Amino acid sequence: MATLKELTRKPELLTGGHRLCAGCGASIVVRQLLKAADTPLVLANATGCLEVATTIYPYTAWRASWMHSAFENAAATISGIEAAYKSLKRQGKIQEDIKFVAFAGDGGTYDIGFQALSGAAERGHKMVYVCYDNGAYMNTGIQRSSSTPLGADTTTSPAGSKVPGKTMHRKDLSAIMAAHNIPYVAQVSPSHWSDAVKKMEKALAADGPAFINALAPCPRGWRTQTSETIDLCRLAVDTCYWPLYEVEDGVWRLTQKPKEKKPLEEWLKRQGRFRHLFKGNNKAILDELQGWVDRNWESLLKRCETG
Ligand SMILES: Cc1ncc(C[n+]2csc(CCOP(=O)(O)OP(=O)(O)O)c2C)c(N)n1
Repeated sequence: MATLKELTRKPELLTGGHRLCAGCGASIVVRQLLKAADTPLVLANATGCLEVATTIYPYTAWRASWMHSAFENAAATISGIEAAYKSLKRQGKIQEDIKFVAFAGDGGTYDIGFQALSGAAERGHKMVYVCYDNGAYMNTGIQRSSSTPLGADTTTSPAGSKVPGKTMHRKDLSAIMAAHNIPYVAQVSPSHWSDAVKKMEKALAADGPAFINALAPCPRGWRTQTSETIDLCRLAVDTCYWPLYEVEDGVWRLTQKPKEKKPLEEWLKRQGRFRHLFKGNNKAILDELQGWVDRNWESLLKRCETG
């Protein structure tokens, strides 16, 4: 893999001047992962913060071929483009090697875009699908998604006297994508840039669909300081809330084992969306959340032992 110095010299495919918030995890994820590309790219981008804030007409912050998809079908868009490319290549009308990448938020991936993603994975398109997971429908006002953690305060799971935040746990989409038996699945965090770039290199080289789930804090939705984004990502890895692993041709491998597994509370306490859990009689939710992280971590360790 290229050194950090070499990576900084590679062109930025998402330039400055876009309107994403300061501290937005999505833009960091995109810039980091696209540094792994050495061939021309065609990108598809589902409706969501990333799309809305980077392409305010008549401007664009993208320096690659880019197509806007509806909220629900980034995977269908990119797989259609990839199929057309394959046909044109077969006919000798294109000689160039081109790679195909889709970006979408967790709402557009875990929920509304899931059937398009599952279908594209099953059909075996050679594409990389990246979910920037900020844990809610941020662009339309912080509504809960199936990626929102238990207990989080969102506008559709508002913490108050009726509900103590979201009442369900989050969906484990990375494991669901691994169950599609595609060549490559990984979880990444922008706090671990070298791990992330290496995984994107593997995803781009895979001979078939690859899925990358990237943690992407949202200061507005998480109620955090803009300067804390990378710290929060590191804590998410160190508390094992967001383990870094990959599933390559069915073999599960942990790519980062925290030296010391930190209590989840250290991560929760820093975010306004969990503030209510530390007041009143919400201790049971904190215990439930910690238990959920512990169970998932143990089962991940087992999967990584056995492959
Ligand atoms: C079919 C459809 N339903 C609803 C919407 C409205 N909508 C646009 S973006 C969005 C939320 C996007 O959430 P997510 O994918 O998590 O991305 P984020 O905004 O967090 O970056 C919604 C509900 C839409 N554009 N299309």
